[in-house]
Amino acid sequence: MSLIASDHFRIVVGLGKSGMSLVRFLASRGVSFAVADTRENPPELATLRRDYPQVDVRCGELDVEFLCRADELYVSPGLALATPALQAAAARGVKLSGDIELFARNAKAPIIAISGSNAKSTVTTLVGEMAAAAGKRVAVGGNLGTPALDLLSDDVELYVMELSSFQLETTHDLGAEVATVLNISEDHMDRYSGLPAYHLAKHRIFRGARQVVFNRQDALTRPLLAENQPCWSFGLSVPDFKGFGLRDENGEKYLAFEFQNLMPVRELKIRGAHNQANALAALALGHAVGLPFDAMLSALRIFAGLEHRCQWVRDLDGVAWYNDSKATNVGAALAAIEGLGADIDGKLVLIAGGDGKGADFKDLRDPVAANCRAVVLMGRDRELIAQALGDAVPLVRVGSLDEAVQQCRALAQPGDAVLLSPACASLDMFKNYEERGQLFARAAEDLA
Ligand code: N04
Repeated sequence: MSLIASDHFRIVVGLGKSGMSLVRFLASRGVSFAVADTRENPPELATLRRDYPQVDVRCGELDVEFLCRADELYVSPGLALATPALQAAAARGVKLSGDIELFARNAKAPIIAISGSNAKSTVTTLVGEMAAAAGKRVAVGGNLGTPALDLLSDDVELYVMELSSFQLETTHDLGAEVATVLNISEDHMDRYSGLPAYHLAKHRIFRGARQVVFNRQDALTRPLLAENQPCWSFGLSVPDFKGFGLRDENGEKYLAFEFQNLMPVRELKIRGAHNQANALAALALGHAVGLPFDAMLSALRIFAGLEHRCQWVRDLDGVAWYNDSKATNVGAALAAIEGLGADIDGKLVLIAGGDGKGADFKDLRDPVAANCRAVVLMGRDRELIAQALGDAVPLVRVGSLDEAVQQCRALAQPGDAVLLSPACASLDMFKNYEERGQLFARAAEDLA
């Protein structure tokens, strides 16, 4: 292979949403590229063939010789970097990157970068709302909503980016103005050798960051700091210098910065201790880029939470129904069980189960025992959850979400809440967690 043939030729590997954004970006810049996908019929193939008929597309098993024609591969977050063909290409000198790396190279405005096992969409959305309230031309996206490259514009003054561990694995120098890992708990153990490998991927978010924000209550979120690197913290404890936290005054709990109260917690629409932590994280990130407190606090007062994130669906016969389909790991389900459990008079009837991605469900046992009347189990890994829960509460196995909703109606008593918070991915039964949440909400709304 001649050097000239491999010079400035790229391959987009994986044709999903971000793969298409790469295609649009590379085509608009006149970069020569091809596309590969391990699937025979990737979801965006028809769109690609229609809009870019001249682009060479290879579907099915990856061909190492083909990949080695490129000097750089942009690998989809849906494809493991450990895939042998990718590793073979890397061993032959091909650089493995992703859409976020390309985004970072081309972004001309400061980047707020947000990762974590949970709450990253909530905090990303909140910071975006805060920046908009402060009158900034802000672009919000990445792992949520619009793919990063589609946000690039000379008009943007601030980028607020949600980044997943898979996106960070292919990002080498993000260079964020401020970066954070909100929390770390087990997720995606089907793609990582263990928590250390997952942690290492998440911490790539700090590469080249000018400032950092960490969670005082989660030591795994603390990066190594350069000397004099500005560093802010958040947590539910009383804050110190450079810290955001909670302070009590005259029996009222306040969001606070250092020694100054900012706003009573009761003015937040989002409930639960974890949401107070989310508000504090967003304040820390916004403050790091100079957003004024008055604008940030007015955004906090308005924000009512995300769809599928502990979202109230309806009340029926004294029972409230909540859709937390976005809880695709144990940590997220724990936050909902403990947060909502503390907020209601009665008990929870929990719907859990799906694709557990290799998780250990034992941390669910005690909070479920303390907060739940019963657990309705569905999906591929329901027996793993059943084993972890033991005899903590009555367990009911079902074969479908509709059946789960029927069972919950029969089990719940006035004052209780029904909570779909599966602690699992949905892909064994649904297109994605959004579809799972919509079908749950519809089934609950249809109950007479
Ligand atoms: O919605 C749910 O229920 C949970 C989804 C999770 O638990 O977070 N998602 C993922 O783990 C996940 C999903 C991780 C990374 C990417 C995606 C999105 C996107 C692009 C390509 C994608 C998959 C692919 C697959 S590309 C290729 N061959 C759950 C493939 C590719 O198979 O999904 O070349």
